[in-house]
Amino acid sequence: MRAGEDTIYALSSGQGRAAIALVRLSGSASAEVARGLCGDLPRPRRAVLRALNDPDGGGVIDRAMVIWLPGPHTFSGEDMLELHVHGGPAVVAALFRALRHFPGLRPAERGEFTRRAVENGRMGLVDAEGLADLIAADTEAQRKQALRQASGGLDEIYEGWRNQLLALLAHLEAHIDFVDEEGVPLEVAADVRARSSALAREISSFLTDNRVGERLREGLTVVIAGPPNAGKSSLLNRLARREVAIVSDRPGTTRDLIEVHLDLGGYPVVLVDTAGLREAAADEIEDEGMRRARKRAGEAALVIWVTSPDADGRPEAPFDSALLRVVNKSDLIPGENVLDAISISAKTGSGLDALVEALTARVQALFAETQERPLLTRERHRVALSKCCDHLLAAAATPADELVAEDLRRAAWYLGKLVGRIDIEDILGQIFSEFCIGK
Ligand SMILES: Nc1nc2c(ncn2[C@@H]2O[C@H](COP(=O)(O)OP(=O)(O)OP(=O)(O)O)[C@@H](O)[C@H]2O)c(=O)[nH]1
Ligand SMILES: [Mg+2]
Repeated sequence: MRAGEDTIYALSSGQGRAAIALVRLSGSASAEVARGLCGDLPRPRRAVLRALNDPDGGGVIDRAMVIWLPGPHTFSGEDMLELHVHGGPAVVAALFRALRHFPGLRPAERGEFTRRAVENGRMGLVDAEGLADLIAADTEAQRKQALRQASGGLDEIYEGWRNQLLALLAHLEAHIDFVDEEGVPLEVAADVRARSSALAREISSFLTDNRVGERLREGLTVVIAGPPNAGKSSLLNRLARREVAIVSDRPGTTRDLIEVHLDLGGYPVVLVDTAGLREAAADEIEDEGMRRARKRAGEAALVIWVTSPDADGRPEAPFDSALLRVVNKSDLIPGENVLDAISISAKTGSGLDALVEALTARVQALFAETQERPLLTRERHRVALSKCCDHLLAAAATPADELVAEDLRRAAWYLGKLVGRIDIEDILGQIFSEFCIGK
């Protein structure tokens, strides 16, 4: 536990009126606050009913369930106090006023309880990110992935790689520093190089996951594109079940990108409506709209390419993203079925179930890998792992033994940064534990 820090407090349950509100404290003044409010320090880790008294003589604030949690075996690693009061805004306000009377107390900053948990070694950095994602999760698939990460699934993988790397480095350094002037024996050097490139292969296979994890965190982008007036905005409104985009019979109505967030079979999707694509734009605003539409569609995981019988012919998509072809306005030409497209009417709603079904299947296929293993969900992880990989490959390729060690050290540094533990002591610790130097 780190001394000299403020004791922090916060409303940990949601804002607004509720049956119960949970106010949490963390820090060395927690015991003092418990005594001040309740008159005594309750037994550790027991829920007890107490009248909370205003230390300034204002009488009873509320009757509350109080839990006193002495550190270090707590969420934050510090002494903690939980006050479950009645969830009226005035109760919480009165309690906060009372808390301000205790010295060394201040309101917590964002994520500060978890930050202290990480600083006190109660939780890894990667686990903490998972916890943040769990609280932010909107869909089932996001919840599952975040829980896997918060429960240590990802951290375990990274730590495993880091330990392999530190062992490799220890192995090499012991030979460089302590054997003889001739340097590292040939077979040791060859072994270290082979193991470096094997580890690089393992990490890069983890990296080439099609960004499924990041998509799961941020949502998979599905773009609706097609010629003007095909009914793209009408389709967006149908799928979103509200009037998000303006619909009109004038071609070139939509200019900006319009985004809505959907939950498709448990997977998060960002659905984007775009300006209709045609040869000649009416003005430079429409032109800019079309440029944005092409760019976004070109980057999308999937494009719903919408045409209609009243559009000019059946234009082809001017980008090579994966397509789901849709012909809209089936009500105009009843009975017509287009071979490789789903026929719908955004006006009557016919064919929409089939479209949602096909869309869900495509989205599920794009997320197919998510069931088994934890995924890479953040750019921060991707960058650190690619750097690590680069140095491992460099280590495997360089002819000079000293440089191999340097590259391995850099590779380990990136993994250390990733899991929030960069410490040269670790490498020394490994050396001494593995090789019994100094005997
Ligand atoms: N009959 C019929 N009309 C439709 C259908 N879907 C849309 N429309 C009409 O087609 C016109 C164009 O619809 P929008 O949804 O604005 O078309 P858009 O593709 O977004 O057009 P831009 O934004 O200009 O590219 C409107 O008058 C809609 O009411 C449909 O299924 N059947
Ligand atoms: Mg539109």
